[in-house]
Amino acid sequence: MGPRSPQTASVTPPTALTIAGTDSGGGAGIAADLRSFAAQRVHGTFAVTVVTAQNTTSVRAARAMPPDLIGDQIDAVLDDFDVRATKTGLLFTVDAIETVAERASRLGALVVDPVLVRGTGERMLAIDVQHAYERLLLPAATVTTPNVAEAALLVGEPIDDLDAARAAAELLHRSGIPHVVVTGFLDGPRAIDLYANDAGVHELVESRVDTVNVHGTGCSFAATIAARLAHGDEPPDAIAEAKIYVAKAIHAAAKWRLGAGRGSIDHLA
Ligand code: PXL
Repeated sequence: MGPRSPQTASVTPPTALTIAGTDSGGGAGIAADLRSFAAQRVHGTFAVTVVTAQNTTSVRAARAMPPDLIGDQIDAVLDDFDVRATKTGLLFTVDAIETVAERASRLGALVVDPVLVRGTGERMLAIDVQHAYERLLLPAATVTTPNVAEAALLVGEPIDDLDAARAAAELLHRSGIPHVVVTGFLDGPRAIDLYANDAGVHELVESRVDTVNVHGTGCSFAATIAARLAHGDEPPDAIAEAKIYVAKAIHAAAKWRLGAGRGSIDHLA
């Protein structure tokens, strides 16, 4: 924890907001975000964009919330809490993206995790959703955290090697997003994130863990960045801290058996 983290329970924690989907298996989406916020001693508030019926092996159903109900949830939070940072996850529809973008100036530091592809790499959402991200939400972001497959869609080029991942991070930064982290480039025993900001492109390297339990890692990374920003950390520190935190959480849960498929990470490690 950084020097600005409250050290005792009597100090009011800062508030962060996640605008994202639910995962009935408790691994990804809002459940992962709230556990990540709690691990950083941040009060977590949330707006549900889509309800999914899923477990560790598959997504069985997904239904979007009406945009006015998404907006009402966000407004109820913003009208009462001092929201210092917001993370967006699965927004699912153009309407949802518009609803969030209309409120962007009130959300504090905005971390956009542009959920566009499934873990398997295939496109999950229609192209008009991607365009709404590009037109409405990414221009308002302080930080964005596309995985390699999402970054490839956003720059319109395949990412087959580390140089291409680096170039994608740089291009997205030059398009006007102050802090861009292209996550999850796997290079043999290393898991590398490419972080682009005004100072250049940096490699954030961790050793790769042999485990299937990586469900919710992208959500947790972005949520932890938002939590650190809510504490007042500078973005480079928030990003570095989140990378270390998620790596530790993956290591700690590597041998867990939660369900038959891709299990959760250990947010309390
Ligand atoms: O990791 C992307 C993601 C985001 N949000 C929800 C999800 C998933 C992946 O399964 O279920 C709710």
